[in-house]
Amino acid sequence: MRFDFLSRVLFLAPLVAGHGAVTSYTIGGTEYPGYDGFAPASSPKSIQFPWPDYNPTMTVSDPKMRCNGGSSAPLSATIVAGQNVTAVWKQWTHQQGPVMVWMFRCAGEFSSCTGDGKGWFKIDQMGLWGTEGLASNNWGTATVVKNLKWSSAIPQNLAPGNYLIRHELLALHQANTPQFYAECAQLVVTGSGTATPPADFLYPIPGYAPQSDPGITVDVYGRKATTYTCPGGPVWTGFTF
Ligand SMILES: *[C@@H]1O[C@H](CO)[C@@H](O)[C@H](O)[C@H]1NC(C)=O
Ligand SMILES: [Cu+2]
Repeated sequence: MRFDFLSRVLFLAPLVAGHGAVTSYTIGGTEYPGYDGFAPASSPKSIQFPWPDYNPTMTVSDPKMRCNGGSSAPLSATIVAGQNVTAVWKQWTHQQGPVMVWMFRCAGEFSSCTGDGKGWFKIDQMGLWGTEGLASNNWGTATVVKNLKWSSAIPQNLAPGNYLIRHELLALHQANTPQFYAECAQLVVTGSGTATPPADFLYPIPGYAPQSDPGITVDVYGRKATTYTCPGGPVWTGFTF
C-alpha cells in the first residue's frame, strides 16, 4: 500500500508542481466545474473546453494559444450582460505579468464555434500598477496568486448571443521567455444589450500580437521601466462614445 501510494505521488507530482489552468467558474452565484485535464475519464461535463495539463504555451503562433488545446464543450452557462464571470485556478504561482479576459461572438451553435477568425475582443485586463516597476509584484497575475480567482463583468450592453470567454495569464517571470496560460468556456449572454465591438477591437487568436511585442518578450528584471502596455489592445467597454 505504502509503496503504491508513494509511487503514485511521485508520478503525479511533476505534472502538477507548477504552472496552472482555470479549473472552475462562478457565474451568477452558480459554480461550474471546469474540465479536469489530469483525469479526463472522470471529468464532469463542463462548460470549459478540454485542456491537457498546466503547461504554458511558449509561442504566440501555437494553436494552443487560443484555448490550451480544446475546441468545444458539452455545456454552457447563461449569464445576464452586466453580471460577473469569476474564473478560479486551483493553483498559480507566477507574480509578473498581466491577466487578460477575452470574448468571441459565435456565429451560431457552440458545437461549431471554435474561435476561428478575427473575432476576439478584450473585456478586462490588468497589467502593472504603481511606481515600483516591472520586477515588482504589482501585476494582475500576482492578484491571481493571492486570490486564485479573477472576476470580470460582461459588458452591460453586449448584444445577447453565444460567446466564448477566454482567461489568459501571461507569465513574464522568465526574462524574454513569455509563458501563456489560456482556457476557454461557453457563455450564453442574455439581456437587452445591442452593442458588438467595432473591428479595431477584434483580433485573431493565435495572432493577437507578434512574439516581439514589448509586452510579450520583455526582461522584467533588466528593463527598469515603471509602465507596461498589455499586448492586444485596449478593453472594449461595450459603450460607443
Ligand atoms: C466584477 O468585475 C469587475 C471588473 O470587471 C470588478 O471590478 C468587480 O469587483 C467584480 N465584482 C465582484 C463582485 O467580484
Ligand atoms: Cu509556471
